Amino acid sequence: MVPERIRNVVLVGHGSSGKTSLAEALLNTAGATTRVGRVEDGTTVTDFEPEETERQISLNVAVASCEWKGHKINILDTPGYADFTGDALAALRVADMAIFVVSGVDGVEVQTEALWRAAAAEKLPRVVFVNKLDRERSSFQRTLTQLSETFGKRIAPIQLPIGSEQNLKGIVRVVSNRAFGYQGSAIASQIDLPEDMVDTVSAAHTTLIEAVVETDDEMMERYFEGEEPTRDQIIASVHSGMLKGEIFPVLCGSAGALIGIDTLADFIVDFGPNPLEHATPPMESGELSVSADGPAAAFVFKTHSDPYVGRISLFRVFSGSVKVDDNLENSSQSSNGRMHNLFFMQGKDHHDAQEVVTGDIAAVAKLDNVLAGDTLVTPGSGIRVKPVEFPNPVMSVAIFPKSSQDEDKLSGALQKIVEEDPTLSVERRPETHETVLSGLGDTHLDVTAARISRKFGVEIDTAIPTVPYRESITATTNAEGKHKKQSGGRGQFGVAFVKFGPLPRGTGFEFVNATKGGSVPRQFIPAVEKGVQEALAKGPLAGYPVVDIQATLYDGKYHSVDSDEMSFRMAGIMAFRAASANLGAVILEPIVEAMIRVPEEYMGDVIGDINAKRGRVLGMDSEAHLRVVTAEVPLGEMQRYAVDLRSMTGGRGYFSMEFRRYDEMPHQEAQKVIEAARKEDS
Ligand SMILES: Nc1nc2c(ncn2[C@@H]2O[C@H](COP(=O)(O)OP(=O)(O)OP(=O)(O)O)[C@@H](O)[C@H]2O)c(=O)[nH]1
Ligand SMILES: [Mg+2]
Repeated sequence: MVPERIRNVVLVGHGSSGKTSLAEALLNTAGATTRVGRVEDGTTVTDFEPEETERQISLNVAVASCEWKGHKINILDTPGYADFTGDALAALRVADMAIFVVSGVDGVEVQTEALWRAAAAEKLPRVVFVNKLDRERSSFQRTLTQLSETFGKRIAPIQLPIGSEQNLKGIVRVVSNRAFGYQGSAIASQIDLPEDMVDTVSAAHTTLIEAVVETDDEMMERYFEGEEPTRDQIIASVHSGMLKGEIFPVLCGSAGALIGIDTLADFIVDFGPNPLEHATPPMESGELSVSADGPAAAFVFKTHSDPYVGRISLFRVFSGSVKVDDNLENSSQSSNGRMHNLFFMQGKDHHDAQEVVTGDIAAVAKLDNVLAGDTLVTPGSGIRVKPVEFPNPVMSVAIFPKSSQDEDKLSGALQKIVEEDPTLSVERRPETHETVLSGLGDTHLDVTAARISRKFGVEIDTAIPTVPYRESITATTNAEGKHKKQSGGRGQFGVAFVKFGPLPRGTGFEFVNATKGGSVPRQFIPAVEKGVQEALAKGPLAGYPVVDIQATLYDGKYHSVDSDEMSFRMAGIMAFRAASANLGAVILEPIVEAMIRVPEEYMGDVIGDINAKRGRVLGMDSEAHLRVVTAEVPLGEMQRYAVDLRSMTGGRGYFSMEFRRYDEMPHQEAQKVIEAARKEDS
């Protein structure tokens, strides 16, 4: 297949808008499958992971292809659920056109808008497929109006539905003004344009033609002389308008009823950009020009482990070609690998590939140190594509193996699972003895737990993580730390006079040596510092590490025989213990800055809830149809915010958060933390 005849389309949109069903419909209509699978039955090509079929939602990007009129269409089906948006973002990078699947019942939804912005950032041509028009309460016109309100007047219908709801019958192609009907076949045949549609179709046609002639003075002139642009001219003009982001064609139909699917495939082939028209991806290093010859450069957008084949890396070739047994350099990890096992994917099935040309999407097995975001290149070319940027985790759980014998197995499993999903992170917190897994929401974390158990045979329990509180001090005090031990033989002796005082937030710990005249021998001074630090690891109030504190060693005593490092380390510890009651110790809590995006009507609830969580609203803004609230809130109140926000907004809000700083906790709240620590100790 030559690059010019490849079409890479990514199906994106809000959860449940019908992306997987549309992929299924396209594959079937193009003859790549013999029967149409159903999401409900777990029989689709692109939802195949057990966690997907069980929940009936897509969790991973999946690739399948079909042939249509001499072209190869690679379909990337992505998850719509916000928790799994990482894969949708990765897929946007490797497609040449994004098809936004919008439900004709529910219209533009939160994820539609979020992914629209992401596609714009990738400079990706965008089209909309208004789906589910066979459903009750669906409306093409209402959805179209909403699309124009949201995405502007570049929204241009290029196909219109004939009939509605259960009477949806066919599609009108606006370019040619021709009507097509479906009678028990997914391939349309031409029918008469219904009388009552003549005006609508003519208006849409005129709008489209006027948009087209506006791009070319000569065409414009001839148009005013009564000559319409030809079909080829219209296609060329829409095509280049799409590449420039100046026109967003709208198509429509029903994935469920197989209406408007063949016309969508025609559109992809006729209007869709080919891979050589793709803009140069953002580069980390080197120079890449998207071209069929030149050095090979393939971008890995997803990896996952297969129990039989090992690691599978999905990639798109941006330049040159990748052949079986090629030795390529992973320019992101500075390692090399041989492309032994090259294949094309059809959902979970593999078909051996000999060569993957520019623009094509394929996979390679058993390259163990390849991660999503890496670039595989002709050795020495220095080409490295920028990895995709993912949202930060917003929810964390502490995880434990159900059986303590599985500790090691779990840590191995976690490492693998985090490698495969760049929106997950894992952290061991020694102070709380917890392993904390963070991701994009509760469903993300639940699914991850299910995968760990299925793939690695480790059953796990989860809990809300212990908040990593800190302690600090508010007063300055001097203290004597004395360590003296006499029990036959050589004794131990060391005395340290230390002044403790508060430092500004975020400073941590500072040790100052202000001794004079060798009151503490030089070689023992680090031992005092070490001792103080050891003591600070467990604060006096609730056992949390003490931060933002200065310790000044200003005097001491020693014994020429009995003093040693250990004695002075102990003296350091004793000094802090002696001081601790007089330091005005306080509890610090982590504060996060949250950015919350919700439709206007939820603003009141969201702000009320932030206040109830001891938060502070920093600002309010608008972004398309959403309001954006920025607030600082204690982390302790935000650990289940993904769940709270969903129930407050019926899933129509989303948020991100980032650690900002530690703040002193109000007395009453601090008391609760201290109480809890006492209970734990006793
Ligand atoms: N009546 C009707 N139902 C549809 C149509 N398209 C999808 N559905 C149903 O809508 C539900 C969601 O469809 P999916 O294809 O899983 O939607 P999706 O966009 O892939 O969802 P996520 O992967 O979770 O984001 C399923 O029950 C489908 O059967 C359609 O055109 N008509
Ligand atoms: Mg899906």
